[in-house]
Amino acid sequence: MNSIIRIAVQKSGRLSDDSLSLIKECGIKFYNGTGKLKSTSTNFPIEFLFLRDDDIPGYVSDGVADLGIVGENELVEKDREVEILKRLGFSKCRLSLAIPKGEHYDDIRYFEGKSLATSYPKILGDYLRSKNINAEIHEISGSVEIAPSIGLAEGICDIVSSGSTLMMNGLKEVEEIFKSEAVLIANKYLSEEKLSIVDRLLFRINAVQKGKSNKYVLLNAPNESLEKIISLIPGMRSPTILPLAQEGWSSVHSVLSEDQFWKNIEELRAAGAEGILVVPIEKMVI
Ligand code: PRT
Ligand code: ZN
Repeated sequence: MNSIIRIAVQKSGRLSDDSLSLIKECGIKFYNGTGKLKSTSTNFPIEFLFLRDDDIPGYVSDGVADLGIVGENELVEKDREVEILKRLGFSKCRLSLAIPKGEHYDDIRYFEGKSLATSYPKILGDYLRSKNINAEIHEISGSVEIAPSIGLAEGICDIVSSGSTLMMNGLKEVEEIFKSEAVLIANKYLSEEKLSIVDRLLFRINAVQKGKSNKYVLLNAPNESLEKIISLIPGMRSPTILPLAQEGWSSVHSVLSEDQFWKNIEELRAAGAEGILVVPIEKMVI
């Protein structure tokens, strides 16, 4: 049987570019013309549905799509039964409570008996309940940040990224209630055949993500420092050591984690390394 999986991605918005880039970095080719709602890859058994992000959790839990890429905020709010396969590390944001900036704020009890506007009534309701706060929730679908200035609510609960939208609307962030990033979700009841295609896709996503979080490092070092340098950059199995034309020196090639990068570079220099080159890695299969 020629099985194919179907993935739902956002048609146009803050998730679309990164979702499609990830797919392309996985070597999956497809045509994505304007206005197209469906497309099939020419070199991988996958079909794309381009949808509003609000609809993605429902399509995946109903099995109309097998996979989806969506913000965790939208996923938790929609409360549909799906499996999170992978956190994707893009579209990071937080859901926060904000109030007019002139207001005095001590703690969450501020919101007792107050009214709050939001597009996330479930996440907000769960949070307030967990804190034993009774507040009135006004669900609105957009432009939440103007609610206090037009007298619709006393505070808001909305997505914050840089914080500039809140500032421009005379609001201040007082509590962060949820952290979000894009996630790859799957229907819980996929067939064995579909699962094996999903595994192939995950293998590629892992290779792309690993590549992004690591750098290839080349450096020169005097032979007497090699032992110390190898202990600093052990690499995937062990570093490659090649002799330089100059007697007593070697070239060391290895892989370094992005998180450790600056600390390791400083330690390498202190250990005698010089001529350090750092090169991005496109994919990494371990
Ligand atoms: O049309 P469709 O329904 O598909 O898209 P949408 O308009 O509902 O969503 P979209 O494209 O705006 O966002 C999709 C997802 O991106 C969200 O569900 C979040 O998971 C994530 N994301 C990341 C954000 C932001 N950053 C973000 N900054 N979603 C919205 N914002 C908005 C926020 O609502 C507020 O108005 O940006 C403003 C705040 O930004 P700052 O930088 O001023 O703080
Ligand atoms: Zn939406």
